[in-house]
Amino acid sequence: MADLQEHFDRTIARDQRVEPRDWMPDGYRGTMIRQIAQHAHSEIIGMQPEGAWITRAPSLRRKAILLAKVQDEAGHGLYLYSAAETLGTDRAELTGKLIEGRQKYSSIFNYPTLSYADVGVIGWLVDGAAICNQVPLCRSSYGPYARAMIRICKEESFHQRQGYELLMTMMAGTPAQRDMVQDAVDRWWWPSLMMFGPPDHASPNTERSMAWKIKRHTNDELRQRFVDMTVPQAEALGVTLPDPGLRWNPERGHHDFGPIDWSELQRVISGNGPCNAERMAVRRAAHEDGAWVREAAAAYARKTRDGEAA
Ligand code: BYC
Repeated sequence: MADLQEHFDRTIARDQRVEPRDWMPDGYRGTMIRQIAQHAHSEIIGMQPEGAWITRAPSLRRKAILLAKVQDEAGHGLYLYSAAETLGTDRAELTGKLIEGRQKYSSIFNYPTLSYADVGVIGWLVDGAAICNQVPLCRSSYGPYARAMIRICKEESFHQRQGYELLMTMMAGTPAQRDMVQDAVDRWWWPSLMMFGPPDHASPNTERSMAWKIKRHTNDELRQRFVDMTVPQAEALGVTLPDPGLRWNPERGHHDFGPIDWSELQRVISGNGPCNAERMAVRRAAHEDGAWVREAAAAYARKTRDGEAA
């Protein structure tokens, strides 16, 4: 046992990858399952806010782009459920836990999408925040997760660009279109900052996840990186970020920003955000409606196996 622990510790210390067949402490396995499952659920639930606009896209081009993006999110969910399976848990079990409310998904997907500008702002801010958070996860210590993240990040960069391009187009349009963009920015800015999780002093998992090199940066470090990256993009776009406290601090070499309402994050995480009930109801209904597909697939697999055995 001591040998196994020592081997694991050495793997982490040398920045090597932990692979599915390697021994790992129960806490490491549990943390990886928790994070990967939450991430997978977020991708799948994350299809809903934007998916709602597919039938109302303003042109064929915008519809094709949005369809491709939402399909990518489904793909990300599947890579992640597969990564979680290598830890000894399966997708059906994880989906069951989500549906019973025993596992979380990202707070950001509990806000409504009120106009087409929200599609652009989700691409720019939400996918932008996701990239900030996920690029370091490509170096996460668990091999299957880190490898899944490489492909996901490539696709997320396309998502971020499509959002920014949509917003640039709208900002070059009519005053009403510019107002729609500003309104969407006002509504999504603070929830995007909350995506990075609670502040470091209130983040129970960060210290251990950093020691295991699952996380490479703290929540606050990544949040700051996101703010610094986004301010010049907002200027180029011509929108105002809704924070009077936002200003460059030459001493710190970073932007200062105003206080985040952590009670809102708590409320949303604990199921009382604006759309939690709706998101879960849609997810549950999709799961129930898909029961016949799962049964058919299982029957086909059995038949093929029996045929081969005969
Ligand atoms: N929302 O100790 P902490 C996407 C929970 S998908 C909900 O800091 P940790 C996209 C946290 O889980 C975006 N819950 O935790 C998809 C923990 O709860 P438990 C998803 C949150 O894990 C479609 C507790 O609060 N991205 O980008 O060290 C379209 C204490 O937090 C949130 C990922 O999942 C939150 N915002 O750090 C477009 C990335 N924040 O389980 C885009 C991978 C915290 O202890 N995940 N909680 O009860 C991570 O990087 C980390 O898990 C987090 C949290 C930074 C999110």
